[in-house]
Amino acid sequence: KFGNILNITDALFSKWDNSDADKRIAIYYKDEIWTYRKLIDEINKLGNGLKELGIEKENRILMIAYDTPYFITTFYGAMKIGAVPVPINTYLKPEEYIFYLEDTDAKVLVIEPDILNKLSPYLKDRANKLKYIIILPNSNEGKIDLPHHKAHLLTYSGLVSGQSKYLEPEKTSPNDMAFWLYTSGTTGHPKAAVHLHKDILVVLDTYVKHVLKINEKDRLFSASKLFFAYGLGNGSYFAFGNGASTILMPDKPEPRKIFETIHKYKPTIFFAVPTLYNALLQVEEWKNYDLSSLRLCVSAGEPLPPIIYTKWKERYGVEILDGIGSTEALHIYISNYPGDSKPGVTGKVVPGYEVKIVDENGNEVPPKVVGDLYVKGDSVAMFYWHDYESTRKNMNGNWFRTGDKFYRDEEGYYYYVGRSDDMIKASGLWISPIEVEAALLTHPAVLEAAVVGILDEVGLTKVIGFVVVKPGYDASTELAEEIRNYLRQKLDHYKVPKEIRFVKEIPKTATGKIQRYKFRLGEIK
Ligand code: 3SK
Repeated sequence: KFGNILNITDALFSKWDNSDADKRIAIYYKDEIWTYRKLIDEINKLGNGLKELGIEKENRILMIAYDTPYFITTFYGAMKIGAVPVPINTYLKPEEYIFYLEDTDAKVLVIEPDILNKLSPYLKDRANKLKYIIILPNSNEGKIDLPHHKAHLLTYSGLVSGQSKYLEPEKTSPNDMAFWLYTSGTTGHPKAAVHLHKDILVVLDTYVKHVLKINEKDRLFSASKLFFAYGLGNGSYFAFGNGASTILMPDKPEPRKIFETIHKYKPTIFFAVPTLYNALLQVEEWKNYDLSSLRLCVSAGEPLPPIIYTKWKERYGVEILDGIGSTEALHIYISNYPGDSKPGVTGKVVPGYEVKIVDENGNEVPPKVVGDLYVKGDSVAMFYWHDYESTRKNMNGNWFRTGDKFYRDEEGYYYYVGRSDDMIKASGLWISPIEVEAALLTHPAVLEAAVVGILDEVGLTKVIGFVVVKPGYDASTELAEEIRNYLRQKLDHYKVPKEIRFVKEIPKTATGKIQRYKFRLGEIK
């Protein structure tokens, strides 16, 4: 279906490399406008610079980069020469980066100067395969502390300066490694999902074509960062595959910054995670910002609580399309559709994917019965790097075990119940934390919530609701009791938390997923 030769960078950009490229806008970034012409030229220069360093097919390039045009040029430039970019989370502790350098055996590290300054002391006698460190342009650069490492230190501008803007793509096969994305499990080390040159085309031909229907006039803005599988699609190849534009914002996605960006750059589609939609709904001066450019909003990472869907639609008249994807599947495979979106429903299977829900014996369950969700589709990663056990456990032939519990109805709508390891069994009955959290969020005092099963002193599972209160509410015993009474009217009695505990924040991954296991382990009480 993809032929014998496919280079994903070439496949995405060669279509737009014509006389219109000078006018067609690829990226809005701060006050810069990058046309497709400029972007294609810069990708080629970067690719030529890497080639001059001796970087070859399948060499890994670890990227610790903010959402800037240089993330894009590095990611696509590396793949154009057949090298393998590996973007990772920019919010980690410096010592954590050593794991990624060593797990990837990266030859090149492309890094923001402020992060390099923090990482530098940890590099001594580590990551011995690393040959080059390339420092990204950054206005907050300041002085760079030289790393305690034998790798050559170069600047990004030094690497590309004088390079040709012409570059023949490496003749990769559709099934060659193109890029890796790490998935942060709740236990053990993160695992790298190895994606191939064809995978991005599969997402463009499934979710993007059938659900979002992106066209050349679209302007996309993703609050979720490019290093995350969700953000990588939303903020880069969804636009580049369709000749559309992306808006890049390097800062932390704080509500006011998000509002300002939408107001200024007028995106047509906005992508975020549920906690950010919730935070946007709490901003008092929301009327100061114009969001009328939006034709669609998208949510993933965690199920979207119905109350957020409803309030957003009431306020802005735009649907938030909830969906579920994974780093392994690369993007979304079950989704709501424009004009057919419902609160509390993950949606229908995206054409091009197959899913099944099975019981503990691997047999498919009938509608309305909860089971483990498996997905099949051509964008699913080939394997996990260096992790034979997890590959064998999760990638069963063509089927990928998602680790999520779901049920479906007779009409083909799918309903998320929870991560398999977050489900609670109390008094012999299964409880979905998602259902209880959604009910908690409808209480006027509740800003955020996480529901967890914790063993009590006699070893029985007790359902506990952890709650962050909205400003102006007093986290008192009376409020806790009032919340429990409120839940009794909304939920079956056995689902009502035995206790409400007030906390300052709900721990989340950089990609917005609630870390319920931190409560279970007693890290937060
Ligand atoms: O978490 C998700 O739902 C998701 C969606 C798209 C791409 C990647 C992920 C993890």
